[in-house]
Amino acid sequence: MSNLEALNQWVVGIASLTQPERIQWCDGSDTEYTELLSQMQADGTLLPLNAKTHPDSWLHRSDPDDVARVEHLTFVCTTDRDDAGPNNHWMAPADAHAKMDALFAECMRGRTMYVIPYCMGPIDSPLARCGVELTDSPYVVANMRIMTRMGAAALARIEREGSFVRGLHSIGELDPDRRFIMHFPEELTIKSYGSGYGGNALLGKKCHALRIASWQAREEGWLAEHMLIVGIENPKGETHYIAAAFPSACGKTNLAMLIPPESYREAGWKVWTVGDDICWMRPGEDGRLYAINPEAGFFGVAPGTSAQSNPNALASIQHDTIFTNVAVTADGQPWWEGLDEREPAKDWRGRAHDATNGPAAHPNSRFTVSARQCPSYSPRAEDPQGVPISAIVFGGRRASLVPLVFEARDWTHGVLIGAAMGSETTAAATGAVGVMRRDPMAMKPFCGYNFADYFAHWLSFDKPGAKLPKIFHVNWFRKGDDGKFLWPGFGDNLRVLEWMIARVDGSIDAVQTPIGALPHVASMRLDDVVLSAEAHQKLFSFDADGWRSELDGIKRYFEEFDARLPRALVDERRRIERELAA
Ligand code: OXD
Ligand code: MN
Repeated sequence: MSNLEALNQWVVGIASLTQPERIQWCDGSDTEYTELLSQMQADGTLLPLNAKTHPDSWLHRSDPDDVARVEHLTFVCTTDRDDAGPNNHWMAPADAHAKMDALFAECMRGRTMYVIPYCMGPIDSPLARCGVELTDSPYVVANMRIMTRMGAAALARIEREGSFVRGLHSIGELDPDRRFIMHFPEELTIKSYGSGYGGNALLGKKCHALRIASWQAREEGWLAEHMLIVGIENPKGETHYIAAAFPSACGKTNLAMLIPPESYREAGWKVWTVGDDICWMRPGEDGRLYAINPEAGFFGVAPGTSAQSNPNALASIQHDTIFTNVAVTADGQPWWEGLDEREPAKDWRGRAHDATNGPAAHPNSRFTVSARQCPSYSPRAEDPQGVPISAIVFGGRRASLVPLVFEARDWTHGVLIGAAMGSETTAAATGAVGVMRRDPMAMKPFCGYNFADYFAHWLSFDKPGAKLPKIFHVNWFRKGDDGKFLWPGFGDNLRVLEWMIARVDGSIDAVQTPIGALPHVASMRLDDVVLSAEAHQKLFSFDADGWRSELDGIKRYFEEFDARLPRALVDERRRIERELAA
């Protein structure tokens, strides 16, 4: 029980609806966590991994029909449909509550209902916000303990503040036909039924820290974004913090934990990880944007993570890690495609591995690990005031057209670049993979309100006294005529970040084009990277005809938002069109 009556009443009300056998208030202690793990080991929810190579690490195999976010079953329920916008599925709040309460009725019979008080952000940060998740899944409790500041300290803050986001979750029968993820931003409430998958069930993450928080952020004058935060320290010991938005499974974790190329390491460059998925930013007294990572852990995509691609992530997950839907080797070590040359013994479903069944690890298999286990975890990551942001980066997966990097000429142009972002879909959500779709600011699945209003909110930060970051667009995924990537990516992305920082410092010139400023190739440090002539040509130039049809596509996309779309974005798009025509 809590000394906050509103919280007690809500818990009692939900218990009378769902009828759990018992209620457990989580305190976040080590003892509680150890007990949960043994209970899940006993009932088979968690399988212990090799204790010598991966101490205190576990494998969870989820239901094969419950392995990703379900965007078609995710709703934003606002009184006025237009407040949710064409970017969201919508249901009237009363209908949505009725539908969900019917599913929740008596669904926890024979189960324990866990009460999880949690804080998104450092517990003493004015930028942090709290919530309480009620769930019947011990797997969710264990993951929430890694991903958020969960337990007694969060409860104390909630009792002090008197307000919290209410999240109700049940795995139900894990039936895809009885699965919905509903958000009620006006009531700061989430109801999620029928899935145990991270993005649908760990309600602090996508549901609270993005969909509900984006709504709160607009009301309170800040931004809740699908962005990593990384600190780049130069040889002089100065650190610039960069926030970067990429769609799911497009390398945010890799960029946040980047290892500099050897020549940079020798010169003294360092990279510091603040966050890999979500960024909350607000203007400070000096007019700059300050950011915190609301999460306390990483829920990263396992496939492709290796000693070459992301040594920091690999080092982080050698102990005290929960793996979900990875394969295992004969001696019980976690394994996934891209890790190394070993042969797995069992696939993600627990079957003897057989390549004709497809990949051994599910393409969206994950690790959950505390951020403190990451060797590059920034000493500023727990700073209650956040870190000052020097640059904002938008990026998608674009096989053609889009150059390696370009810079917006001002904030409005930068907002247009973010709003027009396109990317090919990945396995992080159910549905076809590799289809190009517009994904503004990488928030298509996560913005809790009408994108037109969201773009207007972004534009509103440009006001007297503001010292806003520069905005850039990158594309690590450009392909050559042979279908292979033209840019090496990973650690070499630091070369692009160095160029951005030099632009922020005002120490180098760039080539002005209608789409933005492109690097003079000579001003990028490329001496020890091998690039083909085709790569040089395609990564650093722009194709006016191709961009004319890209702008037509953007125009068509914006038509979905009718007159609600901010005029400034229409004018900005027209300006680029005129310049391209000239
Ligand atoms: C994630 C996602 O899990 O974006 O971060 O799907
Ligand atoms: Mn994400």
